[in-house]
Amino acid sequence: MKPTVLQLGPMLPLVEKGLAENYTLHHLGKAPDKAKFLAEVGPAIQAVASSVKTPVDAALLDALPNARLVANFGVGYENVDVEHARKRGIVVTNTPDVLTDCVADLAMTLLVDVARGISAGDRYVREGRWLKGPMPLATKVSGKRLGILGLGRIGQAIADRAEGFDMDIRYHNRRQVPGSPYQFEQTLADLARWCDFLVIATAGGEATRGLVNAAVLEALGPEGFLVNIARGSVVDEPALVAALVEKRIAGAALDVFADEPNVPQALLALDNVVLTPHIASATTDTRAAMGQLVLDNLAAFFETGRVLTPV
Ligand code: 8YV
Repeated sequence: MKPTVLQLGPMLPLVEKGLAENYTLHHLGKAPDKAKFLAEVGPAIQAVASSVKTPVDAALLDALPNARLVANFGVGYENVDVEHARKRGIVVTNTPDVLTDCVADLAMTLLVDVARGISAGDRYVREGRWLKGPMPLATKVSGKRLGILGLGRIGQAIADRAEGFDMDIRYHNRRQVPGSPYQFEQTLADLARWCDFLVIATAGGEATRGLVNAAVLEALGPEGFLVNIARGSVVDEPALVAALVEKRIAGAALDVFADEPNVPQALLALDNVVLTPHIASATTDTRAAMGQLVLDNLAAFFETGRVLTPV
């Protein structure tokens, strides 16, 4: 007998194929009456396949009395009520490591872009402005100071890349990272004051909500740039918009926003802001590896009772 899995929303074709082949699959997303659907199939569900975009709250978990695993697509898992899952004896998995390179690649690319005006330069050429005169000078990257908020796997991979740019690196984290060669700053404001570029690489969720606030932006100052490839929730977005509009920081490169896909209107007109649509892990290679890891966690769980990447 195939185990029974609940799929919450649309997933990569690779994942949907693997789920359909190996499990008795139910789609919550396709059910017109979700409460009725859960009342009917809920007790049969043994595992859930979810993604960062689909909430897995206490009410949903309680509608699945026999579920033992939530396999989440994404390194982030703030969509899952992990505490409630733990209380219920439900294991939660995410997709770490396989996306680290791509996310760090984008962080560094965004940093260079906002400092050197790559996207702005592209607009400059396309709009024929070059014909009227050269573009204003930009900011050098190599040898500058990089502050990393969150020295986890992704933060470390960003540091590895920044080493190639001869950057001076420090970080702030919930706790000091044992054995790290980089100087730990006790407060985020201290890090922001010290650095030229502040890169956010910390997890989302309530613990980090609004960490980059008006005071931190003030500390970053008119020569400092902010790069965010983590979660929009980590930044006080109205404070960031005000700091950018009033030129109290030099610029920002943002892959994530408070209310995706809505981007604050005021940012669209600013040339010192680079905006990308949450694409840090969005390569064919990495998304396939993330999808495979969701399938592998499910398979390992049903075959051995153990998972590969518990949160
Ligand atoms: C994806 C992400 O955009 O892994 C994460 O936490 O935010 C991204 O990799 C997301 O998982 C897609 O649903």
